[in-house]
Amino acid sequence: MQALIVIDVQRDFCEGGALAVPGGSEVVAPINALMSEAGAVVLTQDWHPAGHSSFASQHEGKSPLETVEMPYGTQVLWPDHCMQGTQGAEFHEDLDTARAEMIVRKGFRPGIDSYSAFFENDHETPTGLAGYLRERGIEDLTFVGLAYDFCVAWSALDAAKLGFRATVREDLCRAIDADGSKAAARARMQDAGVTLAG
Ligand code: VGL
Ligand code: ZN
Repeated sequence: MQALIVIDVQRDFCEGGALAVPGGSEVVAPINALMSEAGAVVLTQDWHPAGHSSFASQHEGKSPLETVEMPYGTQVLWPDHCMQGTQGAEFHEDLDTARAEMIVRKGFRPGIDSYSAFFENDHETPTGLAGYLRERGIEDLTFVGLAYDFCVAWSALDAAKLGFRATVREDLCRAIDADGSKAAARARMQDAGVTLAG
């Protein structure tokens, strides 16, 4: 069985949002259209507490896109975004959320970020999504959404590592592309056996 995994199509990642990804809202209508062909639809929702450790505002002298060393590795810093219960954390108003059978929230632990739909950024704390998909007999995953070079890529890489068949529809993603991150993510996914389509 196949599932469409829609990554972080939230207001803060679209035009006018706190961490706007260029062209972010362009993917909404074609993602809605693809939902009708999917065996199952899963949405992820970036869901940070105020004062999250991935926010540059929590690190004196640091600006967004600079990095810090965390116990689990290097962390890119971001503007405050997708704070729990705020408008910015809501899904894009045109996303067809009614089709979702599962919504995975991530990034809710104050001290660790979570780009991937499967693991937090330590690569070992699970979100529970792999178990959910396996229990449902879903083996084939198509990834779309925001941002291509962070949450989409990390999710697809983990999916491949976990033994799922992973496809990224590049036409239904948009990238932040900080410091070559788009090309780097693409190369990592190709090496890992993720199918790049669209
Ligand atoms: C994301 C940076 C911070 C993403 C989430 O959805 O790609 N990027 N939080
Ligand atoms: Zn985030």
